[in-house]
Amino acid sequence: PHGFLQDPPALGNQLTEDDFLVSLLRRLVPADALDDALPDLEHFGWEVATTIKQLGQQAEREAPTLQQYDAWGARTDTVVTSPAWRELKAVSAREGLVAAAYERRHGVHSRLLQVAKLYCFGASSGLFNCPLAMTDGAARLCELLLEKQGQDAAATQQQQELAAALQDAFRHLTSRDAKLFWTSGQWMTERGGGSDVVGGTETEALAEDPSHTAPGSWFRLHGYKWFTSAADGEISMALARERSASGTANSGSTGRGLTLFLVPVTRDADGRPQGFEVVRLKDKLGTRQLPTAELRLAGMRALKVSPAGRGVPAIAAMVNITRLHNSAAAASFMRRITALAQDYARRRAAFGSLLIHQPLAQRTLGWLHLHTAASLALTLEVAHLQGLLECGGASAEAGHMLRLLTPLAKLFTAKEAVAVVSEGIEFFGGQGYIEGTHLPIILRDAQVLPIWEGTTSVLSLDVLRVLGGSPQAAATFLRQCSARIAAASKAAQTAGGSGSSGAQAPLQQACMALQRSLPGVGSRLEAAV
Ligand code: MFK
Ligand code: FAD
Repeated sequence: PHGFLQDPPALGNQLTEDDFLVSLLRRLVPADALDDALPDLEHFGWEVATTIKQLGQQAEREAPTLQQYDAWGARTDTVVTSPAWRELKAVSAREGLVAAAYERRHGVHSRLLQVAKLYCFGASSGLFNCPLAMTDGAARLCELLLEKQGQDAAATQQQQELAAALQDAFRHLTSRDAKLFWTSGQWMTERGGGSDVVGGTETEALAEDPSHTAPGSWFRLHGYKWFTSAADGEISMALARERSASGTANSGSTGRGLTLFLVPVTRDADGRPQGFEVVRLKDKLGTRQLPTAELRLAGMRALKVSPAGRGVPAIAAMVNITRLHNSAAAASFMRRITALAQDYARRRAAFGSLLIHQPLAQRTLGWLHLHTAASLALTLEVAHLQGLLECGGASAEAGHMLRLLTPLAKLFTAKEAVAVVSEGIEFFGGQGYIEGTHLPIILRDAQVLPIWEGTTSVLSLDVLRVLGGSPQAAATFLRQCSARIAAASKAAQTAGGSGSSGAQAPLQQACMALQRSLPGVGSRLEAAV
């Protein structure tokens, strides 16, 4: 064709081109551990910009479908996924995207380095980071439950069966062998409510043998799970209300509460689901790569994992990990649109010069970078604390901060992702709206981040509960905020003095605004505490 043809934006190595990520890693990880981890991250940084990105795009083109019946009319409820989706599962296993957090090759820094890798993966992953989030959460849950159970010589048969099932699940969830690697679902939300999961849950659990109801006993689940992503997973963690054989909900402390179950998702030799039906796959605004199903549980076998009525606090260990993954995914989407916009600014001209040379475009790029950097820094901070906790190196203060920052980071980064990706899309003008550029998918997928794993309002209330319940957490949080903002402000001023770039002016302004408002916030919080 004659006439002008625009160079498309290009994506480089997602580790080496991300100066801010590298600088954060240098600050948070000791040199020997980082030197050991960097070659793998650098290799992966290139893979996610090339082959893995292509798999992710193919997974969206070939969205999952549900084949409910075979040619003879028998119900099979087969979730048909793209070969690319299945390859992304194999890649995830081989790259140790879950395993690395549990192998602990880099001690307390293992979790942080794993999250850094997930951040590189997210925007290329074709949403496979969603099943990974739940798989990681389930692995952490198994690990914690096994630690709690310990080596009890006097363990009952149920306790032994539970330990064996948890060990088996943990081995598969953290495997680097694609043939052994399992993914896990997280079955919480029902039609009556996903935020108030206790109030909204209708699913009931009936003991197979009424004389065996302790953790480690087998139950049958009956109910309807309204949103189950990773419908192709091998196991799931599910909440249900225990009901006694006489038909009444268990009394006392279990009356209102839910119980947590480990559910093997099994099919017979003909592929027919055992004890459940896939009613339909959801038709969604985004996350189209991801098979999110409605499931009818019709006597599905499930192993009781938590004490009766203690399902929510038990599943909290899983949810806290999936929330950390959500923050990594948010930062990843922001970084992707920012990296592409930065590259495009060097290729696209308007009014006689490249966008990169135009002050207002520089300002937008600076804004995108600043917001991305803030979300990444917060996410890695949470990952750092989580790593300390997992390796037994967390002080009480670090524990408080982790409990507080996990929901805070999730709600903040998710909201930021929608705003940043939207602004980033606009940077491409009309092309940002065109499907073949693979830009619109980022906005569609980012929009789910504030909704699942606890909406912004629900997590805000969670943060308030933590602050209200722990004056230490509030005080520590404030002290650390003040110190860091002061340090950031000083750094921004120094940088501003040595010649300003697009990113520094908004950074300085942000620091000044925070410094002005913090004393007010602080005194109000202190008064509340
Ligand atoms: C791409 C990356 C991301 C991929 C995402 C994966 C796909 C998406 C999958 C999903 O969306 S799964 C569904 C997620 N659903 C939620 O996150 C539910 C949102 N709602 C809440 O979080 C509510 O706050 C909650 C259900 C917890 C409220 O229930 P309750 O029973 O009113 O809880 P309450 O009284 O606040 O807490 C009960 C106990 O749990 C307390 O302990 P105690 O009983 O010992 O006092 C709490 O301290 C404890 N708890 C609650 N949340 C906790 C926690 N403990 C630690 N961490 C937490 N986050
Ligand atoms: P509701 O709880 O009905 O909330 C409706 C509105 O009320 C929200 O805006 C909420 O913020 C607000 N609200 C609720 N309580 C309060 C309050 N106290 N104060 C102020 N406002 C409040 N769930 C799973 O269990 N497993 C999955 O695998 C899964 N995958 C999902 C995949 C996708 C693509 C999506 C979109 C959702 C998925 N979910 C999954 C469900 C998700 O976790 C829930 O949708 C979410 O937790 C909200 O629950 P809800 O939809 O019932 O909304």
